[in-house]
Amino acid sequence: MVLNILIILKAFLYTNITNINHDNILIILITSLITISWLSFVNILKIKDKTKDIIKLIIYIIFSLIVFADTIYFLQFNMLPSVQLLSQAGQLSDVSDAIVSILNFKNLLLVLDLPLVIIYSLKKKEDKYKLLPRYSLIPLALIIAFSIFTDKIQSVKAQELYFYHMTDILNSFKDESIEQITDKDIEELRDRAKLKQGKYTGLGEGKNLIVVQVEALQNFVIGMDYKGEEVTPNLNRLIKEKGSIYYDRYYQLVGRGNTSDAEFVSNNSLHPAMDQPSYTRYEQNTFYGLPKLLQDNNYKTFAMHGYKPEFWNREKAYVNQGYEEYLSESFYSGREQVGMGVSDREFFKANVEYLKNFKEKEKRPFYSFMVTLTSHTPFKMDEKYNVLDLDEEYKNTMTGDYLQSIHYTDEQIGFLIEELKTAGLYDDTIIAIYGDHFAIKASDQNENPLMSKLINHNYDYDDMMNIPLIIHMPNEEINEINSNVGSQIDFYPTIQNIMGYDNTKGLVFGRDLNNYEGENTVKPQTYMKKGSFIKDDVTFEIARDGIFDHSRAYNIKSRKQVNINLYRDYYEKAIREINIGDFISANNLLKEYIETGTINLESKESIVKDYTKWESLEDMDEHKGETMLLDINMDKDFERMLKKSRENDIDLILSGDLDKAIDLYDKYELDNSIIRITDIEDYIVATNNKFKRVLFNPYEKKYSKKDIKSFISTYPNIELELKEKDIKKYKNDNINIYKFVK
Ligand code: GP9
Ligand code: MN
Repeated sequence: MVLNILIILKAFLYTNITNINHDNILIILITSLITISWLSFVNILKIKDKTKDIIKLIIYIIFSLIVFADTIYFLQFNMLPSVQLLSQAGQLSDVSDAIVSILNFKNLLLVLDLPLVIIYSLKKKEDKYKLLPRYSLIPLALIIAFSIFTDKIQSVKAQELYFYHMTDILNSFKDESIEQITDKDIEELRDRAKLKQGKYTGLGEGKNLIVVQVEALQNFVIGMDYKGEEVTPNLNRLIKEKGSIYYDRYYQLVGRGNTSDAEFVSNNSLHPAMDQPSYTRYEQNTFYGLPKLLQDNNYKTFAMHGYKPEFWNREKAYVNQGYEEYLSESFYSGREQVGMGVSDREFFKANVEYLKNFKEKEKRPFYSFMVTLTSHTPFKMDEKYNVLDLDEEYKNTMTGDYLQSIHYTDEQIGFLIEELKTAGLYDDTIIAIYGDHFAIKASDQNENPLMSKLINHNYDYDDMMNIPLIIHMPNEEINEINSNVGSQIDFYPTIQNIMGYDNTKGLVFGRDLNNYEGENTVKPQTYMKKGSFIKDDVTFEIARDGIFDHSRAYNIKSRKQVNINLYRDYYEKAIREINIGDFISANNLLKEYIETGTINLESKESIVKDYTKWESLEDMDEHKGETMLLDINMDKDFERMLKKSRENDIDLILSGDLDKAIDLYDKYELDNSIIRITDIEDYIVATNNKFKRVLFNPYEKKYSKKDIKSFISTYPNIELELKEKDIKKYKNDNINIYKFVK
């Protein structure tokens, strides 16, 4: 009984902490009744009472831990975790500070009872937990039926723990959603990549490029006065200088890989992956991003970041990104450490020395991509660096610490510029500076009031995602504040136009912020769910349950709600564009585009054919012109069968012992026959022995989809034997698929 009550309480707490605002009662009911049903189910098993208690206890512990993990993840990311993220669990310790900062008494309640419950349950004599012993499955069945037959299902699927995780797990086995991508879509993306003459085109040609991606630099600090003191005096000065453009309606666009996704999106102008960090998901893909483009134009390319090289899979992913050299943690060892690693000051100092050295040896320009570290959450630094005079209410708050930390980093950016001048690099270098992502979460109930006070309105998601972008071109007469709406996906085409190099090889999803015509929108997928967007005057946030009618839209200036129905079109377009991006990246189609200049969409379709099993000679007359599978281990007169198959123009699939098949091949010149293998290793043997067509059945040895995909993309002339349910997974692999029909 006690456990049952605790379960209901925890289900309630979960909906309460994570702010579920539609169908709460139904969700609490489903979560608790399903969990209670497990316990009751244990009760009807015919096992010892003690064993029952232990099993129930384990179920309860697992339930509590899952609810807890989901809640914490939700508080951090404003969405529930995907099962695919388990592969990233190793990186948890590195962000443990961020997690600790989320913990409070309320969410710890989800696990605090565990020690007590364990002691209580081990001590108690008789079973006190019985509830609904026999009829346990009836409420469960009712709930499921109710949910399936009402339109509540989408809301429940998106928010209720069991439904969410089941749907997520099922989806992880499914292939990427296949968007109806057309030649016209490809044309449009190709067009965005082209160099078009316009404002500032080519001002950076031949110059060095330094891009500084600043950890957690939000836009609200720019130009801000805190008690008469500028928070970012150096950035403010840079913005006012000749040669600078400041983009104040610029937004983050990261997926699950935070800093690294900001790098990925900015340098490639592609949408981030959502099931894993992009550098992991697309590690092997071919790209034509900013480093590659500049490399093709005689630039040397560097990535510089003072953290562990394996973090976010950078070390492996950078190879295909096009960085020729990667300076990571060990390069900065022995230098001053602040927060997560090398201090920004020492980082910039070492980088400028290194670049100066490079220029002394080589004449060609460089592209240096620098990713800073010091202003990482939780923004703790040695007391001597906390120089801003904070009001009492901001002291020892995350917001207060952030102001200190970003003030420090701003000073180091000033230092970087001075160092570049001293090294004689400044005049010949374009500098771009932007934030990787937010510092303070809008959903943080402690910090939100502090943030709202700083920005003079209720701190919301669009404020949180707003980051600055500053591009500085020394010695140019220009100075501009550009308020076109854009996000990190627009960085590459924007800087490309300034650098003046035509991108004839790749495709980009972003736009040149200095020259685009028409309307641009920001299409986030994290913090605000896919389908949400920010446009010039409006932010639209799709409801957490994914239902359009539950969504909200508000005017950016007045902060007042506006009618969501005006924005369905934008919402649909946002989803479509992201799906096209996912389709291209998930299938590594940029590779084909870069190599051939086009993506042949038609050729992606696999051909599905049937085959039948050959039982008797007479069968053949009924299956003229078809494909039949022949078991060569059966002791039949092969010669007669072969003759008959040739008369009937039948393609033969030879199944059975490989050596025997090879003997038969030698004896009868089975040029047109297909050899069926169930072991990938047999492929080489079969093709070395002249078989030209190989039919691979992946089921017997239980190959994973990943193995199969890599096998068919590596070797030629493979055909796949698949069960009906798996065919769609290979629909776009341009392969012959056989399925057995009786
Ligand atoms: C470490 C740093 C982590 O390499 O990039 O930043 P995060 O992704 O946690 O913001
Ligand atoms: Mn970061």
